[in-house]
Order: sequence, then C-alpha cells, then structure tokens
Amino acid sequence: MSATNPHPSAPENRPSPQRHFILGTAGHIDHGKTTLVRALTGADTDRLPEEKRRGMTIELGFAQLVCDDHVFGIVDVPGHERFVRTMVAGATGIDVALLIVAADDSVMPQTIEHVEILDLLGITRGVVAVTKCDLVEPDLVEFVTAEVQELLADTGLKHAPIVPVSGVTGAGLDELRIHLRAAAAHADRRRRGPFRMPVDRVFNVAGRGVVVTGSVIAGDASRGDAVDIWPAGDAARIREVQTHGQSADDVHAGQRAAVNLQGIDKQAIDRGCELAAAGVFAPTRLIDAHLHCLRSHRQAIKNHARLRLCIGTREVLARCVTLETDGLALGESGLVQLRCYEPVVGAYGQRFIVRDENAARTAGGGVVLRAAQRRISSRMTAEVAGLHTTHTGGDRARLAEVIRYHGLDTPAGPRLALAAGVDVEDLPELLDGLRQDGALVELPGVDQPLSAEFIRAFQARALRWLERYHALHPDEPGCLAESFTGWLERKTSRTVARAVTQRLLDADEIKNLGRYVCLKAFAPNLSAQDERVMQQILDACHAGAFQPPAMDHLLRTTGASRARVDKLLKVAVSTGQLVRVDAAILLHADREAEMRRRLTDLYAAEGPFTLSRMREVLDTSRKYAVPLAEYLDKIGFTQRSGDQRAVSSEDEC
Ligand SMILES: Nc1nc2c(ncn2[C@@H]2O[C@H](COP(=O)(O)OP(=O)(O)O)[C@@H](O)[C@H]2O)c(=O)[nH]1
Ligand SMILES: [Mg+2]
Repeated sequence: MSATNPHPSAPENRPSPQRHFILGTAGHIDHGKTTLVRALTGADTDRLPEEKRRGMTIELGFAQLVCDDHVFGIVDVPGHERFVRTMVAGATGIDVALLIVAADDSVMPQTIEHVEILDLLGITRGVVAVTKCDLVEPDLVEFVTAEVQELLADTGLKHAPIVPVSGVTGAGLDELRIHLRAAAAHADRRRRGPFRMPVDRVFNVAGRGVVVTGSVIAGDASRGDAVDIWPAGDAARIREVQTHGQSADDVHAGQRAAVNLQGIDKQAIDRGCELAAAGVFAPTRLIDAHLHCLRSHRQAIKNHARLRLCIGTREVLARCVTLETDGLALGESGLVQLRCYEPVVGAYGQRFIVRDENAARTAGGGVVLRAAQRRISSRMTAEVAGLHTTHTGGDRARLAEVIRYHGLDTPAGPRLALAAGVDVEDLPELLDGLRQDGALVELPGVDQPLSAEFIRAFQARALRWLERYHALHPDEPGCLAESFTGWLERKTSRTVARAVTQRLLDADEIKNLGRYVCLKAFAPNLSAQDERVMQQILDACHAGAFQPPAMDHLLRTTGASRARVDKLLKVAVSTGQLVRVDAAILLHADREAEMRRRLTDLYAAEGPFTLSRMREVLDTSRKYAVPLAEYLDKIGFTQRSGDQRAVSSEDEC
C-alpha cells in the first residue's frame, strides 16, 4: 500500500500539463462524504432545497479539486440505500474512488455495497478517509482502520491507503490530498478511443438551449463536433463546452463536462442517454458479457433471471441467459448474454452492475465483451467458445474473434478497434499479424478482411447444402450452377458467392459439370486421360456448330476407343454439356442455345419460317436441318404448321 511515486526520476523542473481524473465518493449515509468534499474544495454539492432541508444527498453533486497538476472532477454520491442506482450512475466514469467511513460508525451496509460496486466496476485506485476523527479516541480509529482493511482485502482497492481525517476541523486533509494525487498517478483505466459521455443531468439554459453534463469516460470532444445521442440515435452538434464552470475549447476523458447542444430538444434527452462521437456506436438489446454474482447476494442468479442492468448512467431491465453453467451460484462468474428490454450502448471492456429486478440489492456486475448482434445460448458451443476467446484472449485473438463474429459485415477503423478493445493505431499491425497467421482471407472484389474461420465454416455449410441436394436428387448429375451460386448469394453477396464457388473449385471440393456443380465424391469418375478426351470431344462439337461431328470423326480426332468415347458422351449429355438431338446428333450446349437465339431473332424479323430458311440461318445442310427442326418441335420450341414453323412463345426461349 505504498503511496509514493514509483518514478522519482521524472523531470520536476518542466511545468507538466494538467492531468484530469474523475474522483467519486462512496460510503454509507451520514458518514461525512459531502462534508469532506466541502472541506477539500469549498463547494457545497448538496444544492437542492430538499437536500438542504433533509441534510442528505439525493442527487449527484459535483465539485473540482486541484492538486498541483492533478485536477479532480469530483462526483459526490448519495449514501442512502434507496439511491444506490444514482450512486452507480455517478460511479460509472470514475478513475479514483474516495471511500468514506465514519470513525464513530465504522463499516455499515452501504459501505459494503458501495465497495462491492466499486470492485465490480473495476476501480482499483482509491483512498479511504476515516472521517469524524475529531469525535472519537485514536484507538477507535485504529479499530475502524482494521475493519476497513478486512472489508477491502479481497477487492481491487486492497492497497488503498487509509487516512484519518475530520471534515469539520480539517485534520488530515493535506495528507489526504497527497494520497489522492498518488492514487491518480497510477490510474490506468483505458480512456482512448471515440468520445463517450454518459449523461447524468439535463437542463435548459435561457437563450442557449439544452445543456447536458456527465463524466467523459473516453476520447475527447470540441466545440462544433457532431455527436450522436444514444440510444435514440439523434444527431446534434456541440455549441459550447464547459468544465467546472469554465468555458473550454475541448473536453477529455477524465473530465466533468457540461455540453451545450444544438439541434436537439431537452425532452429528447435524459439521464441514461449517452453522448458519443458521431457514427461510431450503435444501440443493441443484446450484451454478451462476463458476469460475477456477488457472494453476499441473497440468491444465485438463475438462468433467464430478470435483472436491472446499470450501464453508463442508464438502467434497463434485462433477462440474463447464462452460457456456461445453469445460472450463477453465489460468488461464481461466467459468460452470459443479457437480453435487454430496451436498447443500450456498450463496448468491449465496459463495466456494468446488475441489480435485483425490484432494484433492492446489487446482485453482481461484470464486463461487456461485445454489443451482440444475435441471440446465443449455452447449446451454441462454437459461439460460446468465441466469446470465451474475447474474454481471455490477447489483442490479436480478440480482433480475430470480432472479425469472425461479424462474418461479412466486419466494421472497419474506429468501430473495429472499439469492438476488439484495441487502439485504432495498433490495428494495421494486428491485422498484418493475423494475415501472417492465416487467420484472414482476402476475396477478390471484397475489400474488408474476412475471417478464415468464418469462410471455412461457410464453405462447409455450402458443401453440406450440396450434399443434401445430391441426396434429394440422386438422378441429377448435380445442382445447376446458378442454383448453387444463387443459394450462396442469398446468404452473402454476389461477389462473395462467386469467390467462394471459385475457392471450392480450386480446392477440388466441388466440380463443374457443364451447367451443373457437384461434390467431388459425386462426380463421374473420370481419369486424367478421360478429362483430356472429354475436352477434345467438347471442342470438336463446339467447332462443328450446327453440323456436329459424327462418331467416326470423334474417334479419329481423339484417338480413343469407341467404348471410352461412348462413356464420355453419356456423361456429357447427363451433365448438360452436350444436347442429344437424335440418336446420331449431339449439339454442344452453347450451340443449342445459340440455335434458339438465332431462330427467335429470325421469327421476330420475318415471322414463320421454312426449313430451308432455317437451314440458311443456321448455316447447315438439310441432313442436319431436318433432325434439328424435329428436335425443336419435340421440345416445344417451335410449332409446325404445314411447311412453316413458328417460335412458340418467348418464355420458352
Ligand atoms: N464532527 C464531525 N462531524 C462531521 C464530520 N463529517 C461530517 N460530519 C457531520 O455528519 C453529518 C453528515 O455529513 P454528510 O457530509 O452530509 O454525510 P454524507 O451523507 O456522507 O454526505 C453532518 O451533520 C456533518 O456535519 C466530521 O469529520 N466531524
Ligand atoms: Mg452526502
């Protein structure tokens, strides 16, 4: 519990820039929080008439404490058990805690509950002030100190120094300031990233419009900046900013801020809204998280229990779906999905509190792992494993998981960094690392990185689909290529569908059979020589156009046996690469389509045509024209009347 500076060699002679921190009070009612803030700053944070009359804090109060280059924005919270929700809203953005315990009362219920809340919010920097030391003997102070040490032993505040003070006589205040400064020096909470300010007050200022106040928990904002107001998503612009009554050009994380907004009505905002950098966040009703159930809570958190989620300054009802166990026993932690009844904004790493549905008790708290896009349950083991990676993995593993989770809609830039909980400047290097690991794939025409695991899973799904198709249509050579890519396209996009088909072909997982695709295992068993002969046959048929080669010709050009050519012709007909016109004539599929196109054009230009006109248009001889015409009659493409033929209807072309 050392409060000394671990970096004594830091240059002392240069004037260092001011550093800003949010300091939050905590502790049982009447233990002297408000009095101590007044003694430290001169400001009375109980400003409401009702607070004055009842001598107790009801609303959050604000003051500023300057200790050399350290500037603390103080949030003074109520200690009454009925106002724990307000306490949580105040504690949400704090860097340093000031826990107050009265020497004449020692540890009381809200001392314990507030410490639990600070611990659940991940606050590890703090100082304990044992107040009202003017009222008690020194050995009682020692006794209280021991009780406080015991209370903090298992918490993030176990190293917090304990300072005896009096808010009335001012004893111990200098020492308290020194310890606060030291605690702040070690404050290491993440504050980078886009601007975020959960709103704790809203009011109108005559002639200026709406002003909102809050603790800036990340990033910075300047006059003129565009902001979104969540969860509604209204857009507004910052007209002016102040911090502790002073106009400022900008505000930073760790500062209390009053922001005058332009373009929004007071009715559209209240405590619980959040001001955020424009275009970065999106509200969600699903929060995937790691949740801890307090050992002191009176009951376990059941699977599907209804809880109140306190996140930022907002409180919403949520159903808690446990993902690793059936509920969370007292003192147990685990992965959960919080299904909120109203939208909220949350980002990776953000701490939150859950309270009983009737809001009487703090049940636990945890950390947001992702603003989720889909429901998950304990049965979806792959999704739960991914979430586990998000919870325990390093930056690179977390980034890979975010990219996998988002599939084809991976966010980019600041939104990607935010979701993965990494600094946006570190993104290029992390992405390069993932590329080297083979965790990312680039698809032609797709500019965002895609997760190799996601593409693998998607390809496996496509293969399963094709397998089912084969099972349902055992007599077909495969699935029509356009149906297959059509299915892929409905699940993804045209570019991705094409790229994925190509990957499956390249990997030899599927084969192209003329107009069909089939699983490799389902493809007719062709040897390399068969493939070569097949290509020669197809080339010869294509070249022959409407006077296709006869068997003799095929045997001569391929040099293959009659049995082999017969077998390959059958395969080519079954896969639609060749079209059988009659026992002796096979047309290349492209030529067959071309024939119908030419005759459609002819019919459009000249109406019904004779066999000899058809022969001219197809540039063939009577020997072929007769069977071709009969074939076309047979498939219903043409209708014969005397020696004239009409093309039946455009639909059939
Ligand atoms: N003697 C003495 N009285 C104190 C001290 N701090 C607070 N009080 C008194 O305790 C009562 C409650 O103080 P307050 O600051 O409102 O407590 P809070 O509810 O924790 O904010 C008030 O009557 C204060 O005057 C102290 O250090 N010494
Ligand atoms: Mg008070």
